[in-house]
Amino acid sequence: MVSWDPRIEEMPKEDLQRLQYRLLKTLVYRLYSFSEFYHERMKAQGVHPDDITQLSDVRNLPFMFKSDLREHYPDWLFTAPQEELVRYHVSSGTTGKPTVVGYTQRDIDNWTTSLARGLTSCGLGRGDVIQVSYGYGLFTGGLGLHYGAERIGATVIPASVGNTERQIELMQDLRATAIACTPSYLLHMGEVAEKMGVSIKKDTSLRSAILGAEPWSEEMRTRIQEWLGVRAYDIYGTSELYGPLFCECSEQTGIHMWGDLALAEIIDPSTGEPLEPGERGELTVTMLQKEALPMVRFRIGDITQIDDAVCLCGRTHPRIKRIQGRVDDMLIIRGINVFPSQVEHALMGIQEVGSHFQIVVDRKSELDTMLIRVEVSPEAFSDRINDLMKIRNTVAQRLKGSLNVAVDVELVEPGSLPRFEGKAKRVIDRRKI
Ligand code: DLL
Repeated sequence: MVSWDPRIEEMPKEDLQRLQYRLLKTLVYRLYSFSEFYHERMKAQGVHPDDITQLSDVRNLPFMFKSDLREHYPDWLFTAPQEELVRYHVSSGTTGKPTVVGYTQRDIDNWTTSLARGLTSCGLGRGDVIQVSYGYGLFTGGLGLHYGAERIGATVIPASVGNTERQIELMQDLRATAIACTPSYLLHMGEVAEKMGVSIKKDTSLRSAILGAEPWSEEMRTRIQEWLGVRAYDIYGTSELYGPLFCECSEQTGIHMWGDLALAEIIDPSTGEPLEPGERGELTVTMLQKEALPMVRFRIGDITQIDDAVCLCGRTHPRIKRIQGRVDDMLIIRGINVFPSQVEHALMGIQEVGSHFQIVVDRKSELDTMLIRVEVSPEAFSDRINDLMKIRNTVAQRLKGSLNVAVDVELVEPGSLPRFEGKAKRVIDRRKI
């Protein structure tokens, strides 16, 4: 195993926890003394920095929500003056105001270091050519991966999103060995390449894909790996925590969350109470070294679980499991909770089904309905009506079995559902229109 910084990544767990406690204590004193927002919040909660005497006392600190950032738009929560900032990123904010994130030089350095560790842990380094096909600009994906990839000495192709045929040409001509983009964009690229007569597996040097920014399933990983001949790694982050930040290692058994940068907790989303180790719930993160925009007990809204065992790769930092979805993405269908990721999980296990689907939720005569439109795989697509009926029944049964709720299924032609260059939008909830 090659580590970017073995001293930190493989440090004994007890040392890591001691380091986290020291960083937490310093952070809390700093915020209590210099940030009006945190000072007021902590006072309202009845907690003083002196009360933090062990790591688990983080639980006594107040939560922070995305709405706090929106309500303090654009920069009222910043704890560094504008002259100290070297960059802003802005999230699009589909509902309400956007959120603005600011970075000091040290913030950018820590962000870059985090990605350098992650990219090294999945086997990338000097000699690799990394095509960064996340959006560059106000979105954190492009520039975040760009700096991380440069830091490890790789050669970067700053392709950004779109112009997909050109991306395939560049991938071939510049012999890209790795690509970073959303899983849905990679699927789209694979199809565009085939239309151009290019097999990514056979005709390019691509061997790794760093995929994230949206939920995807283990079954999707298998499909992508087999179809495109790459090893696919999950990368996670949110703009509030810097951007893309934590990545799987070559073991592909969860995302290493660097404990010197972030303190992760899993809580019950409805009560806010901490859950038992290993239980699944809402990820809540305290960033231990952020300067410009500190985040304390930030309720991200993503559902996952923590695995605190030392990884087979030797790294000691906690891992989070694949994100199941967001608390607010959960669909309630006739009283049953359904995550879009469960639909993907069930569909991708069926060979005759393609990789693209859409979920349409509606309400008819006071009853919720859920229609899954799914592309048949090009191989299975034939005009023999009986076969299609058989596939439809299999899909409906499989979905009912895993979701515990009956759904309507519509099989559609390969290539007929929308494709995405950034984050996929697979759910249409007509109840909200
Ligand atoms: O999506 C940052 C990012 C860029 C991550 C590139 C990875 C790669 P936001 O736009 O703020 O930031 O969206 C963050 O996206 O709370 C999750 O709900 C979702 N998300 C991000 N990565 C994953 C992942 C970027 N690997 C929100 N699996 C998060 C599932 C993910 N969901």
